[in-house]
Amino acid sequence: MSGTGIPQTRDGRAASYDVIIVGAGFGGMYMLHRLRSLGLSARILDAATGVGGTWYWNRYPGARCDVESMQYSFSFSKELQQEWSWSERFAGQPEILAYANHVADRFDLRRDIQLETRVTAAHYDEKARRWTISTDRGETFSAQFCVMATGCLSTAKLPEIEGRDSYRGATYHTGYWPHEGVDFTGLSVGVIGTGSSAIQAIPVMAEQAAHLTIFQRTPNYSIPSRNGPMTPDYEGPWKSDYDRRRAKARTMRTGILYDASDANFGINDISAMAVSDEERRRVYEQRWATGGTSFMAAFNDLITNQESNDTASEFVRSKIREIVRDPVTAEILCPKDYPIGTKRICVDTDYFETYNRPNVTLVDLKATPIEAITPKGVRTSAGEYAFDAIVYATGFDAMTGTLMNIDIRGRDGMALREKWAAGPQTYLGLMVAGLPNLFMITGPGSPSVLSNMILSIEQHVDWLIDALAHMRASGLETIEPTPDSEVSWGEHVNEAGHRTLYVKAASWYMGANVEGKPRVFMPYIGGVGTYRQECDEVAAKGYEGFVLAPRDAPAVAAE
Ligand code: N01
Repeated sequence: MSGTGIPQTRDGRAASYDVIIVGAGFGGMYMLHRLRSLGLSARILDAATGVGGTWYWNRYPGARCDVESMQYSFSFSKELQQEWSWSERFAGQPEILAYANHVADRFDLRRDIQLETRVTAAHYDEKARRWTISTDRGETFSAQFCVMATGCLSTAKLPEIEGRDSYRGATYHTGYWPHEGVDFTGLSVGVIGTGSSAIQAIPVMAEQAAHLTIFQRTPNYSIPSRNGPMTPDYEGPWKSDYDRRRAKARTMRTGILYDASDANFGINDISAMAVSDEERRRVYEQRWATGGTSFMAAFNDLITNQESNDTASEFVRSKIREIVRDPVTAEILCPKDYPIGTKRICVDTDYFETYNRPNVTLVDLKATPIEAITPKGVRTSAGEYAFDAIVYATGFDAMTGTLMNIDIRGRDGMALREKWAAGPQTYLGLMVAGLPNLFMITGPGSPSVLSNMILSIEQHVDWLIDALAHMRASGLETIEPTPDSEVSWGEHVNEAGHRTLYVKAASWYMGANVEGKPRVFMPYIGGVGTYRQECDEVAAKGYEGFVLAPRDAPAVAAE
């Protein structure tokens, strides 16, 4: 530390940039690309040894995206979207990571990406109106702007179970998987957790392991993906109509076209209660056969009307009972105490079928809770299970965890950790009052995890780039939301959440999977299209709700 309290680099100087970006996933890389077009100097810092963010870390067997690959991809470059070919309807992790690397090379991003560098702190220097960013390598960076492209599911969460460290076998977390892969052949393996990651990993691991024991606390609703190879018949119409389809997707609630050839893009704009039982069943059967998350668009009120939701929940339970041969196991796998879709809907390949295998055992933790991890394995109230390896598929400290792990301090030394102690507060999910010139990509309070993430990343980055261009053209040096705009946005996000059934589930959207985390519905459910309009209106009104300060002048509120 220097006499000024600012940490120094090894050679004593803070490396200076216009913008420091934290995170080399899709958000950070696109931000860097766009910043170059503004002529701003920027550097990405990332803890990983490669680019790709969530797709760099989540290498567990079966990892795959549940947004179709033709849509889970960048739209900003026509050449990129025409020239890149996806091999499957839903791309697997290795292919998405290859795409991320292709983007890094194609747009010559690597020269401004510094890997194996974890950002530990970001402090705002009010006098200099700059951020000082510190890393675990002892380096210090100084930047006018700081962009947190840190991802929403980037802090893996291990469960707080007694004796966890006493286990003598190998342990893995799905969100932090070894790069060389893991060979489970001949091994007895325990899996803790049955969320999206586990549901993808379990069928693949069951084919390899001698025996797989799954510890389930809460069952999940899962829809078959019906994944398959990309065909020219599918890819062709997408590529020849990409601009129109991408433009339409930007107006949709989730930023996804469920059926691009349908006049209503796969949204059945009618209540589940407005049709006969037979018609409802026909619609659900058809969605089940098509596969994927479009199941939740089978009717327009599945997420707002309990009665409608009950019909969809019951349909999925009926499918589980059809697929799983042992009725006791089937019943344990049937979710019953929360509405379908209010925990993130899962998409699988042969998940429920896997429980028909002789080498797979399901343990119901509701009936026999885990008491401890032991040196040999897992002890529940019913006895001890010995394993060669334990896989924790226990999720993430979502949306806020990564930001709270960085010591972020703004005006008057205000610590983000303290400000967010009762839940995240943001304006538009983009900025926080008291943290001038610090931006979040897909932060809490924006549609984010409820949407096609790449589309939402592009929207945030494009909006920010326009804001920065406006500031440069107008001689403005800082931007920061007013406390009032933050409060009213927070109320808006909260009201929108409470108009839905989402708040009925103990989900990671609500912070419920992390002990002591405040129960707040963190993403904005107003819809991607509505949200985009709201952001655009704010910009059109001279960045309403933000304070924009000119160089060498006291801060002034925007009209
Ligand atoms: O994590 P999760 P995930 N004892 O939090 C259980 C995205 N994603 O990594 O529900 C026993 O959903 C926990 O039980 P419960 C997607 O957004 C996308 O699977 O808290 N069990 C739960 O079953 C997804 O939603 C894709 O009762 C414990 C599981 O661990 C998000 O990432 C693929 C426990 C955690 O499930 C997170 O998914 C993968 C304990 N102490 C992920 N603690 C696709 O695109 C936790 N659990 C397809």
